[in-house]
Amino acid sequence: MASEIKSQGVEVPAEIPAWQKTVPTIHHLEHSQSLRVVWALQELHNAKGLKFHIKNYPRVQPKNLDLAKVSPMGKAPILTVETLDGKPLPDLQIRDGVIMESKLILNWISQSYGGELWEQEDDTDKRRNMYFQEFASASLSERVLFAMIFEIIAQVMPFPLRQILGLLLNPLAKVFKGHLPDYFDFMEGELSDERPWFAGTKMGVADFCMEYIMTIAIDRRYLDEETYPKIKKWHDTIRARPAYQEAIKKGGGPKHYDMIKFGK
Ligand SMILES: N[C@@H](CCC(=O)N[C@@H](CS)C(=O)NCC(=O)O)C(=O)O
Repeated sequence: MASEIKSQGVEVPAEIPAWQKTVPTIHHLEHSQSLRVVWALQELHNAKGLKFHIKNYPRVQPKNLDLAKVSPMGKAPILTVETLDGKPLPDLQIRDGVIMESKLILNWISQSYGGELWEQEDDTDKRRNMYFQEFASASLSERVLFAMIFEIIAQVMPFPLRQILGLLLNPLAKVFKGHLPDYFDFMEGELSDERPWFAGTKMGVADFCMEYIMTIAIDRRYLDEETYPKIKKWHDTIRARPAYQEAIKKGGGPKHYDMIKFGK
């Protein structure tokens, strides 16, 4: 047990589990992909007692300068990590104590704190977990985000710009949305009673990676729920998890995780 440590000026409770050698802080931006990192940390808190901090940041234009002070890119999520004596953990990526990029953060969290919790049971699942992490972050994200960006530009504009931009941009959004059934067919085919998670037989990093982009796709109705019941069930299962609900609450509540209008 560590007696007392300091992180972001906040006293950390003394009950840090004996196995925990560092204390992470998630720098979470509202309406953003950092929610999945809060969720992962909360799962570890619920399962293993992991102690972590969360620091919430509002979305501001052109960028949140406080977030930019924490890491060079100023993009969320950012995970900062301190040793038990309050020093930044060295030898991570570019700066001591700072980890950037969602997929790398989630893998670091899994390796540092997960133990066997999210470890795949066989090589098939190990390969699958790696594949779907990349699929979520690259191929699928690209399609969903292009569709969403073309759609949202018009949606957040005042009248009459909304109508004019909608006429120009909605056809482009439709092109990207038109590609999505190929992606969803593939994903639906890979989920089964035996492997209900994108990571395989049990939940893993691939599922955390997939959550953000599929929450956008589902909340914005890009996914036809009747055609893709297994994907829908996967997402409903996540939303029902106590750790997920707690993560949303810690991020400020559902109004701060709005994947339709991003709080606009
Ligand atoms: N590739 C990065 C992307 C991070 C990113 O672009 N985050 C967005 C939120 S979803 C952000 O911080 N946007 C705020 C801004 O651009 O000022 C990752 O995977 O973490």
